[in-house]
Amino acid sequence: EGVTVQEYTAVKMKVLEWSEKGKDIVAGKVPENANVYFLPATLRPETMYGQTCCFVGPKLDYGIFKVSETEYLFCSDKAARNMAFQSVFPEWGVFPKVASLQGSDVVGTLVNAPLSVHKDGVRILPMDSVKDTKGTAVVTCVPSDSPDDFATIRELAKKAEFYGIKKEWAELEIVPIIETPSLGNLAAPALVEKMKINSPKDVKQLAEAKEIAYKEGFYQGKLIYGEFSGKPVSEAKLLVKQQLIDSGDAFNYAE
Ligand code: A2H
Repeated sequence: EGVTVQEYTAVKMKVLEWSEKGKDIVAGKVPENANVYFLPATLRPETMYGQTCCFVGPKLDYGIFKVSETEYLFCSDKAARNMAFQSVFPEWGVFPKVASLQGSDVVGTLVNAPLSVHKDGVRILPMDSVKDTKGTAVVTCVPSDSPDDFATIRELAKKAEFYGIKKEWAELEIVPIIETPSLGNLAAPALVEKMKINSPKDVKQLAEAKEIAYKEGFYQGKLIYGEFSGKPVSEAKLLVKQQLIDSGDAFNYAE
């Protein structure tokens, strides 16, 4: 793995309403008055205005971990272990697991997405390419700026029945949040169209699109939504991150 450290922002997406299976599994394990947070790890905190859903790997294993009587976290075991050495849990090195679940169990769960234009919450949806070796194995979906996210929600909307979801869960409005000189204000959809990417299985082109979108956004992009509208992405990134941390909606997570 080498010596570089990846600095993620872990965003706290509070559960508003569990999926049927999720509800059965947490019953008796999490107190009814406690909050459970899905915990996506992102490198693009400045894009959180554009969240339209949140992904889990349907076949991956997850846990719910207790922080306090009123606060629980949903993520991979590996991430919880790392967090136990980053002062996320009260006792150093300890990450109390109260429930084990599979990603597929929680598909359909409604969660709050901090800063998102979608104030009524967004759904947990399946994404096959989520790796359990990286981040928290939870990925928040920003289809305006992530080609992977855009390709996935398009696929989910196309084959909603096959994926066992409601089509409208994958069709929340995509709002422009970053303007770039060469890709316009919806960089990911523009690249997916330009490169004729048809599905999330076009991994090679998606990797290339991701690279282009990331560079263009970071070096040339400026925010066109929210409190820091007008600021370059390179500057807004830290401002939005700090705001999320100050409001208690996120924390730093390194691995
Ligand atoms: B990013 P790196 Cl708008 N499996 O957040 C697959 N992908 C994962 C993951 C996992 N276990 N954990 C995190 N990620 C995604 C936003 C975003 C992201 C945008 C544009 C690009 C982008 C919204 N999704 O990432 O391999 C998360 O998606 C492109 C680099 O650790 C996270 O940031 O460098 C990013 O990949 C972490 O990637």
